[in-house]
Amino acid sequence: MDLARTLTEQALAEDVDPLALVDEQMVPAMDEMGRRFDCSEAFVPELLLAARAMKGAMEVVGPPLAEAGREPVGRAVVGTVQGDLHDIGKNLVGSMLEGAGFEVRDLGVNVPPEQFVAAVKKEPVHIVGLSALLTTTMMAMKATVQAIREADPGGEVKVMVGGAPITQKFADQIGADGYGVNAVEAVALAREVLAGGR
Ligand code: B1M
Repeated sequence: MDLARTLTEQALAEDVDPLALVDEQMVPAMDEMGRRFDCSEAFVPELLLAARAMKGAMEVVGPPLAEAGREPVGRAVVGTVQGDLHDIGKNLVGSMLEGAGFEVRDLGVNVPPEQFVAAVKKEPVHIVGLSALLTTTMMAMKATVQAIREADPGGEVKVMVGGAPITQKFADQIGADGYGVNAVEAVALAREVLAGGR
């Protein structure tokens, strides 16, 4: 974690673009860990180490990513759905939304549908972003979208979804307003939603 932090600080000091650092170095490195895990070249302890390194690097790269935005352009709530503890992608989406000027409330991981509902009832929210990394938690995403729809029959709150097993088809099936394949698309989608395009 410390080494990842130091290397990230060095890269930023050398004027490497923070978004390029995330997209071209950090995310591919995590994909490589996934590939190794898939073919039993890496195991859960190695994944945890990689995740800690990513977290350390994100702590360094997050503020410069967020600096790109200034006045809040909208309010978003993000979280990883119930049963799912993966938070790196969700954190990235949150940081990028902040970078795009959104005020972001992060509910964390393993978030039950009722907690998302409580968050949208507590204060006006434009967008709820749901993340799921496990095929087994995709149904929790569906239940969360349903719960938000029931709590907001007028459709004021837009729901966008993402995560490795999620597809546009699945997003349509569960009635989400949008799907982002990555954090950059998630931001473009959030902007579109805010502009009334969805
Ligand atoms: Co897990 N894990 N994991 N894991 N893990 C995967 C997801 C897996 C694909 C690995 C594999 O088998 N190849 C596999 C899932 C298989 C499946 O469901 N079909 C898996 C498994 C099986 C498990 C456990 C069950 C393992 C076990 O215990 N036996 C267990 C489950 C725990 C749980 O959640 N209940 C588990 C645990 C873990 C760790 C804790 C060790 C660790 C997570 C640490 C953490 O997040 N703090 C971990 C990790 C690191 C991974 C991999 C290697 C990397 C995930 C990651 O962070 N990627 C992953 C394999 C892989 O994905 N290559 C794997 C980097 C991140 C930037 O990408 O999250 O995809 P990602 O986010 C992307 C996009 O998906 C998108 O934008 C992001 C940026 O581009 N996106 C959104 C994400 N959310 C979005 C929301 C949006 C829009 C876009 O709108 C709101």
